[in-house]
Amino acid sequence: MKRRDFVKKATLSSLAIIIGTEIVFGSNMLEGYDPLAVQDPDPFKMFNKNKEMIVLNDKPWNIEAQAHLLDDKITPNSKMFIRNNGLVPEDIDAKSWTLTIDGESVIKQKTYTLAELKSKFEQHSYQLTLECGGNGRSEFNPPAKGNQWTVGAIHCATWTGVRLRDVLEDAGIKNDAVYIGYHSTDVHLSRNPEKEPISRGAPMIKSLQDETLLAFKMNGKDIPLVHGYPLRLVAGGWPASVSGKWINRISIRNKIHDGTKMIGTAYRVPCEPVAPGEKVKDEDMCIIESMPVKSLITYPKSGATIKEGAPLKIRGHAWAGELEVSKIEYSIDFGATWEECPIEKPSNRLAWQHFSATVDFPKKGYYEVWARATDKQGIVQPMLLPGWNPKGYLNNACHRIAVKVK
Ligand SMILES: Nc1nc2c(c(=O)[nH]1)N[C@H]1C(S)=C(S)[C@@H](COP(=O)(O)O)O[C@H]1N2
Ligand SMILES: [Mo]
Repeated sequence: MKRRDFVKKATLSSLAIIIGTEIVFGSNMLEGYDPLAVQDPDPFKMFNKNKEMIVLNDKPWNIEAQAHLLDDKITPNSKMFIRNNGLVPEDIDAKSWTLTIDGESVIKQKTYTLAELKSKFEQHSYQLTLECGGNGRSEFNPPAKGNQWTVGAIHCATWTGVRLRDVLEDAGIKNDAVYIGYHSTDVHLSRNPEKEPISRGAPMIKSLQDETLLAFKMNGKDIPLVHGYPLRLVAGGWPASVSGKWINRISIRNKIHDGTKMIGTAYRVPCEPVAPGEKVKDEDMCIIESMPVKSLITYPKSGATIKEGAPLKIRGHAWAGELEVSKIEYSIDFGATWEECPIEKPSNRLAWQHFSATVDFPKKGYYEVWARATDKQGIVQPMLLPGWNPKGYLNNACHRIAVKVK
């Protein structure tokens, strides 16, 4: 979009959100005038992000964290990755926002205002791990197209809202329901209003879980605009693409939802392993559901130098989609031996779990500290890349940091 159209379309209040503060004499601006701050937007200011976040794309905005930024137990907004498939919606008015429940398998189509959702249904809060299906994509070979996420497309924030289940049941779910599909108000990159940037969903079993929320708060405050204000679906442990932002419609489907990015290679992987670079037929691709077991060392930052004889405290998080993580180990000898370290219970189902350890190094020199998690079913993270797939999803290889002992 041209900046000019953008300013014309945006009201002073949405300009204020973009710039991060009120334009004091904004009402004097000439029609079609572009404030300088909008001509060259600063994503860090615009989205309130930490300066060490990494911008992978500005059209649409895609911004990732670095491992050491994710050290908090609950990720603050400033360190949450942004993944947009289209343009952030403008001029959102929460007062007039509605959510419609429709579809082949709804008993009675219903529309709720935000205020109705908040007053009619019980509210719940959960810490939910949301990881982009493409997190780790940058390591695949042959390379996969798309944002080259390294390790930072993951966050675990506290989300507050009402249960999707309660709302779907209020409208009524027919016996033949198999899936839900969300619809949102973000704008397709082409600006064609007929096209949706993304419209995904989840099977009924995931949609009806206690922790699957229609959220209106993140970390106790209104959800930041770029993360889905004023209403967002959150489905922890599944590819974060299931967690639709800016949603205004949910369809209860009598078949697998067939919205944008549900078909072809999008958020799908070969049902059976394939050789790197192999062409895979659509019908041999399966929709990604629960994310695989994974972990991240968030302290210290890779490249740390420590004194000989001083033990190093490391810490991080581990998660395993729908499952709990049962074990975390670290290695300082490239995986020849592993040492188990304590891992905390999740604060609720689908929240990531924290680990810490004190590491001793035998002598001066260069080391790598590797972490490896095992889920409740005994599945262990691979040390290097897992199975290649056309779009580079589900890279749950072990994370490691470099440490020098001097
Ligand atoms: N409406 C809408 N919802 C969306 C997206 C989007 O582009 N539009 N991106 C999805 C993808 S692919 C991911 S990984 C997460 C990212 O959530 P975040 O930007 O809050 O971190 O939102 C999901 N929900
Ligand atoms: Mo994603």
